[in-house]
Parts: sequence; structure tokens; C-alpha cells
Amino acid sequence: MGLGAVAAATRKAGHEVELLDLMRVKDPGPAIKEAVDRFPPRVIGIGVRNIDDQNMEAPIFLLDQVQEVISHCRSFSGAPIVLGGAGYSIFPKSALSYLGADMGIQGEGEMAFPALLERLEQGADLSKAAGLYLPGLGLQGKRMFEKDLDIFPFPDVRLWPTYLAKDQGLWVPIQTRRGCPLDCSYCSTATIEGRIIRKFSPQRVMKVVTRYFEAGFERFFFVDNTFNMPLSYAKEICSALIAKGMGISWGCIFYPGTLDENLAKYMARAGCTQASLGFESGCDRMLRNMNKKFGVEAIRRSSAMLGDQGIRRMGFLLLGGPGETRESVEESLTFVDSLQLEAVKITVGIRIYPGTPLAETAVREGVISGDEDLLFPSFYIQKGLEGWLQETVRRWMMEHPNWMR
Ligand code: B12
Repeated sequence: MGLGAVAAATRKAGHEVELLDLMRVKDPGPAIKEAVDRFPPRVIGIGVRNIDDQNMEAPIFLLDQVQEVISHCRSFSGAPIVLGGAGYSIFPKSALSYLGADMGIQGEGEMAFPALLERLEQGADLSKAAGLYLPGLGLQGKRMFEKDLDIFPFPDVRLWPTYLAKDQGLWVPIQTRRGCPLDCSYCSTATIEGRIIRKFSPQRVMKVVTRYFEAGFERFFFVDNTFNMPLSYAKEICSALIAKGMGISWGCIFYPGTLDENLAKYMARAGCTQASLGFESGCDRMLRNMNKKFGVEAIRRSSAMLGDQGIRRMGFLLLGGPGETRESVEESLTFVDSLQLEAVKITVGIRIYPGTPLAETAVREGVISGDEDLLFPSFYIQKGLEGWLQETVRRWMMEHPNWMR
């Protein structure tokens, strides 16, 4: 979706655009050659969504695949290569240098990428290009956050690869807002989207959903970090969906700190069938350590409100952070068990992201050194819990077939 949004904006700015999806391609070389022969590009943009899979036990580092893609692009085309995407935005300097691309754009690309193309076309100075990183030179112009998201064009289904465009079972990603003011101690979202919530208008969200619906899609996933923040906006989206009566189903990521029974009812009537509850712990002390603004009682109530409406709930636990003890782990597992959720995803050990309070703690405790760029995944696990924690989670999972890692 991210790359599709940038492609649509670039097309709107008057450029010809081709979108090449390599997600299901085993050997990218021939696919890139074929695309470059058919459509010789003047600039190549690459979306780097994931750096790794955040799995401490057997981490998979994904940038070597991107490096391979870049090397194929280089051998078939002399076009400059520009990186972007959520994963890239967390590591704008180190990922650029590791991948050896020509430049990178941190954050949303709908304005910045076409603006960069204009500069490149005119041979203009790049030192003021917003959000642009150059190898060895770092950030050029100050990064911009567009206030009026409605000015961006819709991600264009016509640019999608056919396997996706025809996959009507797909949960089509929809974004309704950007930015997160919460300050969870381990999270990288503010670096990607900024701290201030910026919203698409409900009318615009409806237009996007309707367009996909008319193209045959009936399942959607709201990719916003917190669907129910702000509450009034979430209600507006639900009301608009109810009024339209398309009979779609959708999922979202739900913030357990905002409690409102009416919202849960609205969500169910609007077609919500599943919600991810990212509470991460079932122990009040650990929730405070993670800088969560809610406690276990709020989690219990939001979970019950959603469950009462027949919405399938997936709970998330992130175990092993600073201050975790055997007792707090048992407390979390017992708590999550008591919620009777339809599914639970447990992560052991926390991926350390640059600039976060977790990274500061990790430096203070000597887990990482102060000058690490953290591009290669490093994990925090409270000393003394290694081994025991994995084993304990494994034991609990054996008795809970709907829990996963
Ligand atoms: C929603 C979400 C999910 C949903 C996806 C649902 C769906 N149907 O799409 C679920 C829960 C399934 C999920 C799963 C995973 N996710 Co996730 N997810 C997100 C989240 C919250 C939003 C992503 C999104 O869709 N954004 C909306 C689109 C419009 O934005 P975008 O893609 O970033 O694109 C914009 C810019 O980046 C830029 N851009 C994009 N491409 C390009 C290209 C160029 C050239 C340019 C210039 C700009 C540009 O412009 C775009 C438009 O503004 C992000 C965090 C975040 N806030 O970004 C994490 C995030 C992307 N996920 C992450 C991870 C790790 C995963 C998993 C690997 C977790 C796991 N272990 O299972 C899986 C992988 C799934 C997969 N197949 O890729 C990490 C990636 C970082 C990393 N360490 O690699 C993130 C950043 C969260 C984090 N930890 O910080 N995820």
C-alpha cells in the first residue's frame, strides 16, 4: 500500500510510473530485467517495509534481499535508486549506507518523492530536498508532514500486480490516519509517522473503501496504529460505514486504553470482525514500565466490550522488557488466559529501536553500546530471564493451541 500510494502521487504529478511487486518473486533478477527493458526508468524507488522479523530466537534480517534487488537494478539500469518505506524510515542513515543506494526519503513519500523527481529533472540542488538522506551527508531539507492528507490521490488498484488485484479474499489495507502521540518505551512509530495525529476525512476514507468494494473486495484491515484514537473520529468512520451498508468485514488495531461501549457496538455494526489488542503485558507495573497509559482493568474491560459484540480478539504480549520478573511473566500469562481471547501472539525479547527509551535503558545497562545504529536487530531481555522465559512461554503455549509466537 505504501509504495502504491507513492506511485499514485507520482503519477498525479505528471510522471509515468510502473510498479513492480517483488514480494512473491523468488528470483528477482529476470523480473527486474523484464520491467526495466519494457519501461526504462529514469529513477527507481524501492519500498523497504521490513528490516527484520523482530524474532529474538532466530532473527531473520531482510536487507540482504533488498541489496540483491539493488544490485540487479544497477546491472540493468543506470537510474538513481531512492529508498523509502516504514522500515527504511527507522534507519535512514544506516540502511542507506548498508544498501549502497543513491538516496533515501524518510517518512511519507507522496510529496517528497515527486518533489525530489522535480529537482532531479531540473538538475537542482538537493540540499533542500525535504526528508532526503544522501550517503555520507545525512538529512538534507527538513522533513515535512502534510497536514491535509486528503490531497493525496488514492492508491491505484490499476497499478497492483494481477495476483493481488484478483485476490478478493485479501484483507485490503486501509489507512485512515497517521501519527502517534503515545510514547510506548520500545516503539518506533513516531519516527515513521510523526507524533501528531493527522487524519484523512471520513468522506475520503469512505471513498477509498467504496472504490475497493466496487472492484470486488469485501475485507479490509485498518492499518492505523490505534483505530480508536481519537474516539470521536473512530465513531465517525463507523457511522459512515454503517450508513453506507456495504456489508464488508474488517479488522483493526485497537488501543485498550480508550473505553467506550458504544464504540464497540458501532464497530460491530460497521462490520468489524477482528481487533488486535496491543496491550503487551498483563501486569500493571510492567505496563507502567513500558509507558502505557492504561492498566489491566482497562484491558479487561475493552476486551470484554469487543468480545460481547462478537468481535474476534487477538491479544499481544511483549515479554522480557526492563523490570520483568518471573512473577510479572506468570501474572501476564495468567491474565491473558483469563481474558479468553480468540488468539494470542507472544513475543519474547524486545527489538531495540534507535532513539527509544528502551534503547537508552539498554545502553545504560550495557546491553548495547551507545554508538550502535541497531540496523542489525539487537534485543532486550531482562537479565536472569533468558532461557527460563522461552521455556515458560513454550509450556503455556502447549496448553493453549490458540496462542502463537
Ligand atoms: C499495520 C502493520 C502491520 C499489519 C499489516 C496488515 C496489512 N494488511 O497490511 C500486520 C499486523 C499484519 C503486520 C505484520 C508485520 N509487521 Co507490521 N506494521 C504495521 C504498521 C503499524 C503500519 C504499516 C502500514 O501499512 N502503514 C501505512 C502505509 C501507507 O505506510 P507505509 O507503508 O509506511 O508507506 C509510506 C511511507 O513509508 C513511504 N514509502 C513507502 N514506500 C516507499 C517507497 C519510496 C521509494 C519512498 C520514497 C517512500 C515510500 O510513503 C508511504 C505513503 O506515505 C507498521 C508501523 C508503522 N507505523 O508504519 C508496522 C511495521 C511496518 N511492521 C513491522 C514488522 C516487523 C512486522 C512483522 C514482521 C511482525 C511479525 N514478526 O510478524 C509482520 C510482517 C508482515 C509482512 N508480511 O510484511 C515493523 C517493521 C520494522 C522492522 N523491524 O522490520 C513496523 C515498522 C513496526 C515497528 N516495529 O516499528 N504489520
